[in-house]
This record gives sequence, C-alpha cells and structure tokens, in this order.
Amino acid sequence: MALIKKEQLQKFKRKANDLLNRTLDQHITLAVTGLSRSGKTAFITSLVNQLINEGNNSHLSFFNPVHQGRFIAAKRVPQKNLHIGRFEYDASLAAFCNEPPSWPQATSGISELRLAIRYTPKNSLLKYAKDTATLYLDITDYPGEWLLDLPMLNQTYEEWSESTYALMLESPRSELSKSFIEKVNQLDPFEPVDEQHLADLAKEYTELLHQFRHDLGLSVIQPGRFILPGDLADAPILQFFPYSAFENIDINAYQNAQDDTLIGMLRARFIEYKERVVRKFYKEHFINFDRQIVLADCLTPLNNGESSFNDLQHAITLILESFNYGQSSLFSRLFSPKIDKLLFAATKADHVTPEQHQNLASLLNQLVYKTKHQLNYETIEMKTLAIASVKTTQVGNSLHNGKPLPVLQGRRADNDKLITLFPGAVPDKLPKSSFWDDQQFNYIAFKPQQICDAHECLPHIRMDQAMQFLFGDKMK
Ligand SMILES: Nc1nc2c(ncn2[C@@H]2O[C@H](COP(=O)(O)OP(=O)(O)OP(=O)(O)O)[C@@H](O)[C@H]2O)c(=O)[nH]1
Ligand SMILES: [Mg+2]
Repeated sequence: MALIKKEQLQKFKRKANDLLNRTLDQHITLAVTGLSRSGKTAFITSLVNQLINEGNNSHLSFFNPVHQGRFIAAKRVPQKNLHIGRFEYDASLAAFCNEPPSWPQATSGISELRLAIRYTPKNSLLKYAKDTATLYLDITDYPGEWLLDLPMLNQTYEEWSESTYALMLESPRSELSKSFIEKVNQLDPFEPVDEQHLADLAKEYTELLHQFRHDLGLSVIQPGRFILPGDLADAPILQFFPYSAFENIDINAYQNAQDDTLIGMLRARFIEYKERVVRKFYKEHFINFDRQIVLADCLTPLNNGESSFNDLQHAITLILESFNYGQSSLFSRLFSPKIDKLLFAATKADHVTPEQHQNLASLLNQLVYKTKHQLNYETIEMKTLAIASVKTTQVGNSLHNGKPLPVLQGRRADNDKLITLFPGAVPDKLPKSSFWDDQQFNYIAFKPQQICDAHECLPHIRMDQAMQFLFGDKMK
C-alpha cells in the first residue's frame, strides 16, 4: 500500500514538474543588427561569452538573474532554423585568444545561434516541482543595410529613381556620381536591352555604393543588398540601377515598355528585388523577431565629419521605419509586427573616457528621438545605451595645464603600439554646423586585449544592462 502511494506521489511530482517546466520555459528571438562594421559580431560573441562563462569572473551585476543569484547556467544548443547560416561563435571567440589577439572577421548575410539559459524563477512555486526554468534565446545577426530598403516597398521604380538621384546630386555623393549619371543620361531607354551593358552599368552603380560607404563613410546605401549580396552575388536580381531622365521620356511609352527594353528590364528587376529580396526578408525573418538591438557606431561618423554624421542620421530615420507600428504606418500595413522592445546601442564606448558615455548615449538618443516623436511607437518600449561589447582600453588620469584630465590607454590596431590619449569630447546634442569647424575628435582603432582561453570572460561596458533590457524581464 505504502509502495503504491509512493509511486503515485512520484508520478504526481513528475507531472507537476513537466507542467511547470512547460509553463515556465520560454522562448524569445533576439535580433541583432546595425550597419556594416557597427559591431554586431563582437556584440553577439561577447553576449554568448558572458553568459556561458557566467561565474568565471564575469561582470553582469546589472543583469537581474545574476544579481539576484537566480542565474544557473547557459549553454549553446542546436539552432532552430537549419536553413540559416550558423553564427560562428567559436571562430569569433578564437580571434580574441590569438597571439596577438585580433578582431573577428567581417561577416555577411544572416546567421543564427541558440542559447538555453537555466535559472531559478523569482517566485519558485510548487513544493514538488523542481524550481528551475529555461529561457531559449534565438539570436539572429543580420545586416542593418537590409532595413534601409523598407521604404522601397512603397515606391514605384520612377519614385525610387527620383529619390536616389536627389541624393546622388547632392554633396558629397555628387562628385563621385558624375560620370555614372552622364552615362545613364545617354542611354536610350526604349532600345532593346543589351544585358551585358546593363550588368556593367549595374556593377558601376554598385561600385559607387561601395565608395559612398567606404570612402565617404556614408550610411544610406540603397539597395542595401548591392553591397552585401551574400548568396545573391552576380544574380540578375541585383543587376539594375536608378534611371536618371524620366522628365525627358514619354510617360505613356514608359508605362507600355516591354521587359525586353532597357527601361522595362530595369523596372522589372526593381519590382522583383522588392518582392523576392526585401519583402521576403520581412516575411520570413523580421516578423518573427521579439526583441531587437540596433547597434550604431556614432564615433566613426563623428570623426569623419558633418556629411558622414548627417547621413547616419538619415539612415537611422530610415531604419526606424521598420519599427513604426502605428496603424497607418507603412510597416503595419504590410506586415504584422511582434517586436515589443527595441534597444539602440552606441557601440565602441571604450573609445571615449567614461565621463563622455552619458553624452554618447544622449547623442544617439537625439538621433533616434528626433524621428521618434514624429512617428507612432506606443507599442514598443525603447531605450538607448552606450556600450562596449569588448573593452579595449584602460582609463587613467593625466595632468593638463595643472588640472587632472581623464585619459585612455590602449594598443593601436594599426601598429600595436601602446598609446595614451584624450580622444576628445562627444557632443551631447546633435551638432550644429559650427561644431564641425573645430571638431577635434580623435578616433583611433584599438586592438582587443588577449584572453587566455575560451572560458575567460571578455571585458565589456554595460553588456549586462543591454541583456537586462533585452531579455531580463523574461527571466522573472
Ligand atoms: N574598441 C572597440 N571596437 C569594437 C567593438 N566592437 C566592434 N569594434 C570594432 O569594429 C569592428 C567591426 O566589428 P564587428 O563586430 O565585426 O562588426 P559587424 O557589424 O559584425 O561588421 P560586419 O560583419 O562587417 O557587418 C571590429 O573589427 C572592431 O575594430 C568594441 O566593443 N570596442
Ligand atoms: Mg559581422
């Protein structure tokens, strides 16, 4: 009799356990984006490194599950979507263990990694249940350039061409664009298409976009996939360009142009790109994201000058459109969004002294909120933070004109020399034109510090606050 009772009790315990685990186990998808070189790979590598090595001298005191002693352990588990590339955590982390250490390689396209994080829930319930729960965190890395394409969905080929040339005719793009625009002006849009010629011009347009990004330090690049083609490299869907002379052509003839004319084929590829590339990304990936972090490197544009900084602002405005969930917004009309928390993080904060961090966060806040107040974000909780996924500098004090001045020390990325410097002050507001006349911000890329093995935690700034905002609330 006693035996039966004991067995029943154990069965009951197991059932209660299963039930509780089922209700406590949670699953969220965290999307990490930002323009190229903004620090996505470094961020994900650091986040995973901090969580799986928690307890080994990690510094996550602003992450509540750790602070409250409820964090148990985190481990990598096989990712959910097998058709998406794997985020190369081991290779990225190995770069920091190298002798000498280096930064992980640039990545392209989308990749995924899944973490299972075990913790004790705050109000541990039933007497018989094992009181742990698991949060499954699916992390997706994708290029922020892809978000710059959203407005194209609302544009016809003529409208897109017009808005693109408006930008290309303005400084600083205009100087570089001259020869391309002249070539396009000379085309007969109704001639039978020569596909090779079209491909050559599309290549030239793509090269221009690369120059805008890398030589001029600009952020607004459209179509975004042209500079980050991934597996679409050389596919005809990425071979088109804006047409420059709509005002000179007969609009009826344009409407009736067949796909085998130059203009007809440009238009057809533009439409195909919108459907098969832009819309596909939103439908297959974006609408599944629960939480989003957008990384922004504000310091490089600040260092590059006014046009680079203003272009970053323009890019942020375009990126924000994907999070504008008001009833009448483009996004809500096209898709059913899910994201309820959005973190904007100013990355590489270890390039400035700590008393400048507040300014860096305020600056990004202004870049974001300038647009935010015009849009409808009531369904999304937003925050801005200044972070360093991987801290590369030490902070010290120096004397300048008899007064203490905070300084940074780190190893230069270009020659590995140890330097001490005051990199300059970050404005806390959007800079006025006069600011750029005597702007003296001194941005120097640093090498990461070496870590001894994969179980050591990377030094960071405010990664714990980022984690708390992004998924700490799911671990109550
Ligand atoms: N000092 C410092 N530099 C950083 C940090 N994060 C990124 N960087 C620098 O920024 C570069 C780009 O970082 P990644 O993490 O590769 O950026 P990404 O957004 O993944 O870049 P793509 O893969 O090219 O899109 C690195 O090689 C570093 O030089 C950081 O926290 N601190
Ligand atoms: Mg990357």
